[in-house]
Amino acid sequence: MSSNWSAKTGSEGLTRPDWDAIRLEFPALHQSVNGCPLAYFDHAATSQKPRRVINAMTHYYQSDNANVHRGVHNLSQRATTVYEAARTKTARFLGAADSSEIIFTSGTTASINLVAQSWGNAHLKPGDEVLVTGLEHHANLVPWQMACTRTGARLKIVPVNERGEVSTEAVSEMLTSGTRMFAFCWISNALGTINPAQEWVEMARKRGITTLIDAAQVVAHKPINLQEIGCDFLCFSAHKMMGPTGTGVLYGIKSVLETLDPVFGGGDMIDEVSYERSTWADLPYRLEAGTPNISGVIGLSAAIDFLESIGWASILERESELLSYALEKLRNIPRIRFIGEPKLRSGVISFIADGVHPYDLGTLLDEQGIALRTGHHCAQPLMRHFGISGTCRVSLALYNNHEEIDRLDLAIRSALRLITNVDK
Ligand code: 7TS
Repeated sequence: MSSNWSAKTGSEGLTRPDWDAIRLEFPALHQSVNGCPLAYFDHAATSQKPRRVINAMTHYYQSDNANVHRGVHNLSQRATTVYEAARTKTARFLGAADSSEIIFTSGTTASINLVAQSWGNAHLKPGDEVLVTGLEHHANLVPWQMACTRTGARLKIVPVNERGEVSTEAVSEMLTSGTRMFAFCWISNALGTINPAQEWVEMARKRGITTLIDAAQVVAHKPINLQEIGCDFLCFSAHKMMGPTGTGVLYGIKSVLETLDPVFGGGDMIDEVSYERSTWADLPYRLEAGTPNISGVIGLSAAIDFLESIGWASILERESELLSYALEKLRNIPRIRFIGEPKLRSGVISFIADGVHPYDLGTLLDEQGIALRTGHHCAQPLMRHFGISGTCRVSLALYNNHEEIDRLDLAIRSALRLITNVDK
């Protein structure tokens, strides 16, 4: 899709999006917090939403609001058309072979739980192994712990090195003849580490092992081509890619999804129901019981349009440039220590300041209008691995700019000066 954004010409003669104009599309970014302009560095927790997404959802509620798949009336048909068009668009966005491979869920957590329960019940037995990495968000750890407890399978964790990376050699060693599932994050939310997803999937598939990729931190930052990656399952949330909360995707290869029994029963997921028993509808409906998050799916569709209107080449270039700039600035602040220095990283920087609790630093930065996340980032075992209780985390998106990073740099320096003076 060609760019809608008025282009600027770069020094090499390339056209570039007008990032200031793009930033203006995000109403929430243009406000004061504690008397200062907001600088939002918490994209990894949830992204801000462009007008296009907000308007698409408002339009649905104002004009097309009706339930899907069940009415002959005009509004219901309109709602169904946009809902199913969103499925087709999502399938194309990911390079899925068929739109029935796209299951709409409430988010990454729901998608992984669905697989861990349904696939886990069907395929795991005592003595089997499930492999995850030490980098996982709790959403890709706890459901597997639960599945293993239920089925008698064993959960194994590929260790993380001091740079915050998981080595491919370690993965290879731990993918044994007993491994049934290898579930891993493509990008770590806590450290920004980018894992070689395609290589790991290839290794696992050669050994007949099913793979699940947690792509929650990928969708707004990198293009995904499922035909190249070849994973069995892939999960993400709309709200981390400029879309709304409460909506997500479970992708699964059709033949694999067909082995899953529904976890939820109810409306929309059945073929025929008697008082005694029921039969299931075809994919994808059999895994989408009940009224779905229609407005959320419409918002997701608009978010895909938004990202594609800018284009991946521009997004990748922009985010990499912002990341280098932020790393350079933060690296030069005395007392700051990065947690995790992966060679391949996305726009996430986790750090601690010697002798300063992350919450204290986060609170002082908030007083200057700067929003970043503090704490364990739903990765407690990973924090324990580094011997800390949490970090401050800066996470970047295409809507951040250099001026905000300059303000972040100055704000951290002044907060640390303040804390040092209080400590004396
Ligand atoms: N997996 C990863 C890699 C994540 O970053 C998150 C959310 C999830 C799964 C769960 O996504 P959800 O939409 O179902 O909640 N990560 C974060 C974070 O880093 N800060 O807040 C939420």
